[in-house]
Amino acid sequence: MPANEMKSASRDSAKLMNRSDLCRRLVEKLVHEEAVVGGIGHTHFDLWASGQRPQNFYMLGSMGLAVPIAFGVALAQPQRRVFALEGDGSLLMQLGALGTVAMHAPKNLAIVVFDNGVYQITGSQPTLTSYRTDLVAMAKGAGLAQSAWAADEAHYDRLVDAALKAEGPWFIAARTDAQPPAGVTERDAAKIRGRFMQGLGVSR
Ligand SMILES: Cc1ncc(C[n+]2csc(CCOP(=O)(O)OP(=O)(O)O)c2C)c(N)n1
Repeated sequence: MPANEMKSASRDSAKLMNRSDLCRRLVEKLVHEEAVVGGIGHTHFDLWASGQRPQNFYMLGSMGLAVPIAFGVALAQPQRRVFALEGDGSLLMQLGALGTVAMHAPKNLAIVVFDNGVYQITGSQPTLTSYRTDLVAMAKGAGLAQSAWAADEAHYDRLVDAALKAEGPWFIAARTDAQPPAGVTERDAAKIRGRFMQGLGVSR
């Protein structure tokens, strides 16, 4: 993609956007049965609310597993584009995954982090990104060269378009506001797993 589109905003200059809106924008672009893994926290709520595609997986219980799960899907199905949507708190709990993704460098994987600076779902306790921690700098340090802060919605759209077309791995970070999610995921883990496996065409 043109270098100016990949150019990252700084965390401080990045516009505060809305996670529900950003989820919807991403899901609306999906026309090739791309897999999307929503992390624990409000991320999977907004993924659910943006349309219950069978290729969506909603992580109900474990922090930081959106990236490892999406990474596994990307390795198992290299023809399919895969997105991991994760919150900052959860990503911080499983940072080593970024280095693992960089090492294997799956071309079909994109990580999108919604950084609201808090563990919103458990009461908005501040995460490290409320202080000095910059997740794009961390991703670059882990070896993910194609990492950027989305400056605003238009830039976010271009970054997602790039992740749908060009070779990854990608790391797209967006600063998000304190609005509640647009819905609540049905809490039936077996159903979620079964539907996802069907969506990926791997059900027995
Ligand atoms: C190991 C572990 N510690 C704590 C929790 C409780 N917990 C669930 S979600 C969450 C916060 C998630 O924060 P973030 O990923 O930033 O998402 P947000 O809620 O801000 O959307 C916490 C602390 C947990 N599920 N697992």
